[in-house]
Amino acid sequence: MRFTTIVITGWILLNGSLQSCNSPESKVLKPNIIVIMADDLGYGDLGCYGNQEIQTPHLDRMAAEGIRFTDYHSNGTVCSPTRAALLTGKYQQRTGISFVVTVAKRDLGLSLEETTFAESMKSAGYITGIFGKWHLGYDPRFNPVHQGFDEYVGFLAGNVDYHSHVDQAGYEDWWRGDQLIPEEGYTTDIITTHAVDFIKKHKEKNFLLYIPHEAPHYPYQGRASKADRQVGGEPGTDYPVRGSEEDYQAMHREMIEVMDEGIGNIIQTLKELDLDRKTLVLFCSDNGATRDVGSNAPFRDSKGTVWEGGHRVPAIAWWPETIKPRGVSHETVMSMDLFPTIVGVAGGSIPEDLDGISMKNLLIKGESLSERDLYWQYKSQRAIRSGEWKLVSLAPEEIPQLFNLKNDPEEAHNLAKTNPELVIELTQKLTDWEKEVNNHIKSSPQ
Ligand SMILES: [Ca+2]
Repeated sequence: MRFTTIVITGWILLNGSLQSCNSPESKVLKPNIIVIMADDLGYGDLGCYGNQEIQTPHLDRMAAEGIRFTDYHSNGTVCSPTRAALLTGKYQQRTGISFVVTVAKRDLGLSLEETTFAESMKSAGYITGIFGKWHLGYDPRFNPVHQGFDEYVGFLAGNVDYHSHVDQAGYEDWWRGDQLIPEEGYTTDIITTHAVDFIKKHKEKNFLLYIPHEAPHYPYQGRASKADRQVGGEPGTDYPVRGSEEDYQAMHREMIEVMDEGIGNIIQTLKELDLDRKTLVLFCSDNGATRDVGSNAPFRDSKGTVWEGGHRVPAIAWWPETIKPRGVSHETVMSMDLFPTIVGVAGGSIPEDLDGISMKNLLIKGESLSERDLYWQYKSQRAIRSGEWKLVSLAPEEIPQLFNLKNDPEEAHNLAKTNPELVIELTQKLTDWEKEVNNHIKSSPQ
């Protein structure tokens, strides 16, 4: 018995030393993972992306200590589609969630047949938690606790009143697991509190923490704003859907700054518990800023469009001692890449049918990703990115437009006429892709 014990211990030591000596990847074998996603945060809304008005010192510091992405894209141009892609690692069209799940579609949600990154991380031995916005199904049967998350506190709708937590249609919407349990407080602060508690509670274990913030999505409300929405109220009659504050811009700024403060609390908690070097934190947005408020500078247009302003958004990766500081990555990445990245970093099993690819070696070793074409589709709008080229088709009956993003990131100069062969090639690829992903749509998500 003693011999066996020695051998096993020796193997573990040897294996451990091999990992740390031969692998330049990381000294941490199973890091904690935290994914923080802002809602409707535009490319130009953070200090580290050039914003002069909004103060985001904590995200700016994370960018300075880690990697800031200049070519990260949300899969969707609106909320639910991006979340479906993020959770499944696939083009959202394959899951049937290519549209916004509204309160009128209460019988729809992300199919339980889909494998989420939370389920893969659970299989890899992680405790999983989500605090914040779900937006992948209203019915309790679609609740995150049925999609691989051990713990959930938050709201199911696209947005809630930041104080009363009533959704846009007048329904109470604050959940603990699949139970409707009201809680007092400003949404962003409650989300942060639960996230910090989760980290403290599970500090001895490996955890996956997904924090989909509501900020800075409307209603535009700060900490001192009054609650506008009441249960049973009629939107537009009993309350303005975007909130009663007149200065949207000031509220928007505060909403981002409160989120940044909360992210600072999370980073501070990791440091106090000596978990910072053992935790990969990924930050991103779910789509571009709206036309109401926010900045997608320097990109064209906004949320809900396949122009760059609709889907090129901020993204930051932070992991002290494993990710080198002051990195700026120009690699083209998408929401669906996070699933294989985090499961790969955690040493879990990555499903074979994903569209996303792992950024693990990009984050840790600075390696480039393999070349690939990327696609967007929302309602009648479609786009394909192929290297430095982007083809935009706003409607089937319209002639597609072609842009060279390297020379023209603002998509201001349509080069379709001078590159007719490329237009035909990319249009064909787009048509083939659309046909392929729509073949997978389930007739009735459940
Ligand atoms: Ca959104």
